[in-house]
Amino acid sequence: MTDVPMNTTLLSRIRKPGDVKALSMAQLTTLAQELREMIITQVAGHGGHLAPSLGVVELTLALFKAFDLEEDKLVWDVGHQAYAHKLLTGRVNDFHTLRQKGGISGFPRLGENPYDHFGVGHSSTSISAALGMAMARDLKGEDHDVVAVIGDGSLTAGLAFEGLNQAGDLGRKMVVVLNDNEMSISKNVGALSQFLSRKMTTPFLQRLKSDVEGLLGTIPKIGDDLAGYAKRYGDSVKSFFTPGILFEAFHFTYVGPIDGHNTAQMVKVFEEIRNLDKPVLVHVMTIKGKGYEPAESDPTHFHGVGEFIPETGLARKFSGTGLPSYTSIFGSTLCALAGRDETIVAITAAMPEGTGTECFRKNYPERFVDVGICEQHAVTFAAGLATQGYKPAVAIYSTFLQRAYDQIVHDVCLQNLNVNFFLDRGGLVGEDGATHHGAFDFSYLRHVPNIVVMAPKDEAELAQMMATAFAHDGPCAVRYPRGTGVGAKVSKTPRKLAIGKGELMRDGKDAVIITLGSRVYPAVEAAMELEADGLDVAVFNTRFVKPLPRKQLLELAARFETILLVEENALAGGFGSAVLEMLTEADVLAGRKVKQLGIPDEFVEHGTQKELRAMLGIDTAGMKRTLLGMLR
Ligand SMILES: Cc1ncc(C[n+]2csc(CCOP(=O)(O)OP(=O)(O)O)c2C)c(N)n1
Repeated sequence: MTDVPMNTTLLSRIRKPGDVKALSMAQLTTLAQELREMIITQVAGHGGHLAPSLGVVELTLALFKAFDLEEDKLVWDVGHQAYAHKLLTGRVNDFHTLRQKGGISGFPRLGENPYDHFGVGHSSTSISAALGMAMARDLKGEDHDVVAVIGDGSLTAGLAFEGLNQAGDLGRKMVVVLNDNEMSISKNVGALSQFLSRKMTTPFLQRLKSDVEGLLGTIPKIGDDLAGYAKRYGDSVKSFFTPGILFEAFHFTYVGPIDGHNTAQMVKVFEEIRNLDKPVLVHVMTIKGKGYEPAESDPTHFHGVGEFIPETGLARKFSGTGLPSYTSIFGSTLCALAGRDETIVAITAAMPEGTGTECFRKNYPERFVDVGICEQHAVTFAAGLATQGYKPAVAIYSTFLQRAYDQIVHDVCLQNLNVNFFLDRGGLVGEDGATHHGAFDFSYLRHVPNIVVMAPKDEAELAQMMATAFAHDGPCAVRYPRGTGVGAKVSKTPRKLAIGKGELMRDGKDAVIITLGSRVYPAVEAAMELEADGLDVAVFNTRFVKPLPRKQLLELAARFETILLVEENALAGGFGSAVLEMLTEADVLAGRKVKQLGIPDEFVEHGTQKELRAMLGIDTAGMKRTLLGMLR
């Protein structure tokens, strides 16, 4: 384990925001350097969100210097950029535990620290949350500031605009800092992004201003008045052509764009706007990965990164299995299927690399869409495509698809449209923790009429399920885990599966484990290891959560007295409860011993996937333990 250097001078003396406030500008420059070193050392040793955090070091310092964070509330959007915030709020000594089991979280979270005012991990929540805090402040008769910091990527979400819209209408005192680095994880997309990034040079603006004034002056009578108006409000011409016009339409006072690496300038601006009793938006331009060359030149790779050698930025060690990830199998299979079916369209919500759709983008750019961080829009947009005979593949991580629940129900399933959902990161994701686990997808999908829900046991089955989904007329969802499979050979022309039919992985006579997805092979291993205890355990892979393989499950319930149901999903409303509902309704459980393993009714914290699966008893050892308890 690489330890974070503790000999840092200024940083080791910072315990709370007030300590930063007391520093001079020169000291803040030194502190920025120390923060960067510590963040790079920590992430190099254990992985994490590097480029976003490096990009806001000066911005964080300026906020801590200009505002009074003992009273004022600072709300980070997504929270993946808050490492400097963590280090400046008394967590220097815990920083080496970042994202590890029992250690501090990779995101701000309520309860971890008094200066984390809002828990986060999903994007675009900061403006709404900050507005709620501003209203609460006013109701309580307090007068502190509330500051939301949101990235240009996160600003693409409808939720952010819902917040802006309300904030402008209410007119309450609050500050929104737009951290504009022109990047989401990949290059930011959309008309808004193009609008924000229009480069306005001073000579260009001056020429524009005098041209407009000249033009207005040539219009007789009214023209003179208009020209006078334009002169009096000289800035209005400028604001007409800069991002200010957008935010001013939302009744925000717009300031910017300003250099997000010039601490002194930012402090000055923040100190001035603190006195305004209305919503203000400060547009700050930053460089993602600032101060670390490898991250500046490849901010997408260093957005969230594994262990690397700090001197070079190269991956430190090969920690994987050498097998391709589920993500890459999904990506290559999607490309192969799309080569044979021109109606397949790929949709990602700001995550072409993360979802494996990069290859589709390269091969079929006209059928590829990155909608930005807009999961709700992605689903309804896909529904629209499906009404016209296309087969959209909506590739969104399980946790982020939670945002689009109503769109899945109302726009897709209710109309029985041919939209296919591919949910990467189904189950426990590991170090990103509670905000990112795909713990609920079986539950939030399986009760919606018309949808087919499946989970593959390995890479080959993933490809088969994809083929099944595209061949099926109606909505389908395939959820698969983070990481690699078992090395199963993937066919270039995967066969379709029979919908609602499972497979007996192994027969037995003492008990049966009924499971699917990532838990199938650990269940087979458990059964093999139990042979040493003289137990003969069957394993059944249902493949489908919906429709369940009813006939096969009834046969198993008739044959086995001991039944263990295992899933990597919330037990509440998940796979096991679906099986139990069916078996109870069929009245076949009399005299049967049944147990369920899965995610209990609580949020699971961060840790490695291995640690978390062991903690919940859904790994091989846990299944063995439970079965031994049931059978003895
Ligand atoms: C609802 C939701 N969808 C997707 C993500 C994954 N995600 C994390 S950060 C990020 C990009 C954010 O871009 P921006 O707000 O500009 O911040 P930057 O990383 O550029 O600092 C994305 C897409 C998320 N956290 N939440």
